[in-house]
Amino acid sequence: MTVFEGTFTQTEGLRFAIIIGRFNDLVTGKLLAGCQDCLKRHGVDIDPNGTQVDYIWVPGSFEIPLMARQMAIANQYDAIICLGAVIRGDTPHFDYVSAEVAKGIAAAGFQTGVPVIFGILTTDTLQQALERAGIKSNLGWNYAMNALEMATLMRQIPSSQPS
Ligand code: INI
Repeated sequence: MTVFEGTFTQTEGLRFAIIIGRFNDLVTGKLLAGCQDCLKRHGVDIDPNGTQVDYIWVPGSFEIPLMARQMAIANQYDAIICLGAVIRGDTPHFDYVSAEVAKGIAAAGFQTGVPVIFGILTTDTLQQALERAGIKSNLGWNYAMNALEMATLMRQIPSSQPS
């Protein structure tokens, strides 16, 4: 029998799309920086004019699932990384946005067969979000690691290579 597992080293030729919500961009910009730092240190060319990473900015987290699905069906990417920050306010808006984003991102991956990384912070306060976007640790780094692991894993699974 075979054990399949992703690696963090064979990154040549991998292609990623990073979708970023502009809403709370103080946070999402930092998540993106952490994500790029991780990819770069694992040998990925993060230059937007290069061949390995495309960047797509959308208005807010609610728009991320639609774009994730569009990028996935383009069949050009080994993994798609979604970065957003949904921060609880005084209204139920948070609950509607966060629930739809989680379901939508899961559906985009499941329906297309392309790994879609859920890099959406859902926090009660801006302080909590910032702590997870660089003040303490930067979860953008972790999301990039998850993408590397899934991208390299999928390349080992028969019939799952992007064209
Ligand atoms: N979008 C976010 O990414 N984070 C939020 O905290 C947020 N809140 O709280 O409203 C938010 N709203 C915008 C939403 O994602 C859509 O862009 C908007 O509703 C238009 O569809």
